[in-house]
Amino acid sequence: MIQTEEDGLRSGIVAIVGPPNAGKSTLMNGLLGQKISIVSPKAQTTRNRIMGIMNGDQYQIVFLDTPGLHRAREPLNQEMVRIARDSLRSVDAALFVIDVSLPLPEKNRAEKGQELAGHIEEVTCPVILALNKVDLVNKEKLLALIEIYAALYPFQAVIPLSALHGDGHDRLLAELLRILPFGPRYYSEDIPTDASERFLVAEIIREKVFLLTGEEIPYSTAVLIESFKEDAAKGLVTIHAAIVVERESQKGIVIGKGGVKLKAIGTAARKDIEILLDQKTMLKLWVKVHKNWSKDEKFLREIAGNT
Ligand SMILES: Nc1nc2c(ncn2[C@@H]2O[C@H](COP(=O)(O)OP(=O)(O)O)[C@@H](O)[C@H]2O)c(=O)[nH]1
Ligand SMILES: [Mg+2]
Repeated sequence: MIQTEEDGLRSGIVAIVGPPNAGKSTLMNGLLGQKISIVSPKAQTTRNRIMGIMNGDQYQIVFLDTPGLHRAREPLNQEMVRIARDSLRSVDAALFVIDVSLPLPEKNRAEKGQELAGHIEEVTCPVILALNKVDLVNKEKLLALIEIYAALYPFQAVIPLSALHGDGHDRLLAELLRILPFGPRYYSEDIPTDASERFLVAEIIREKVFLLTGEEIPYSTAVLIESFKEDAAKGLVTIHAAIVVERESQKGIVIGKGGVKLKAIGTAARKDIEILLDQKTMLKLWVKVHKNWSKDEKFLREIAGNT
């Protein structure tokens, strides 16, 4: 059934953009009330555009979580920034997320402002600024920041929130619904994302690598799902996946002494995968070296095909 303005249904696409680590993925998951996008304390966790669909009686909002906007030199990072910028085309609104707990020294303000304007200068849709992580700052700093940012760009709204704790979500939703056009739902109400189960599984494994390894390892890691078999009779899913690193020396670190690290990654991932698939899961992981994969355009296309 096509719904029209009289039905009062609002529907649209909202891109979530901003610097790395601002809490974009946490915010999308929090709004959806379920984990679609992976999260870690390290920058550049999100590498693709991840769609999260939020349905209410009177609305459907299609969120696009994106990799962080930053100055990128490496091919993988340039690709990530391209994905973020491209996501801003043909959306109904953009949600620009920043981390208010970061220091903002006086002399940096002009530069920050320019950087922000640079990221959103080509944007023609309304932009809402989400000042995230308010749980980490005091009122005075927050008020000062609101003033600074409100002067930088004609935002539709400047909303302090805590993606992690849920504060400010209601106000954000209300502002989005004010902006979004009337129209029918784009997607059926029972799917929370357009990403495949294989892709989401690969992301969960990658998240555990981000959380359980240090230094350059997370940035040097990709995950390939090699097989994914469902045995409906047994109610069991068997997944084989390769954790791909760039150098031989990294392989040993991911495996760990006596295989403990790889085991911990596998156990943590399996728990989340079982929640995602709502089925018992057997997860077999191995580590494979693909020299400098992050500079190999063909390989980058192959893992993009995970989706
Ligand atoms: N204290 C606090 N931490 C947050 C909040 N939102 C996100 N984080 C943390 O910030 C880090 C980066 O979050 P993530 O969603 O991956 O950021 P993204 O790179 O912008 O997607 C994670 O450790 C989150 O737990 C918040 O509202 N408060
Ligand atoms: Mg993210």
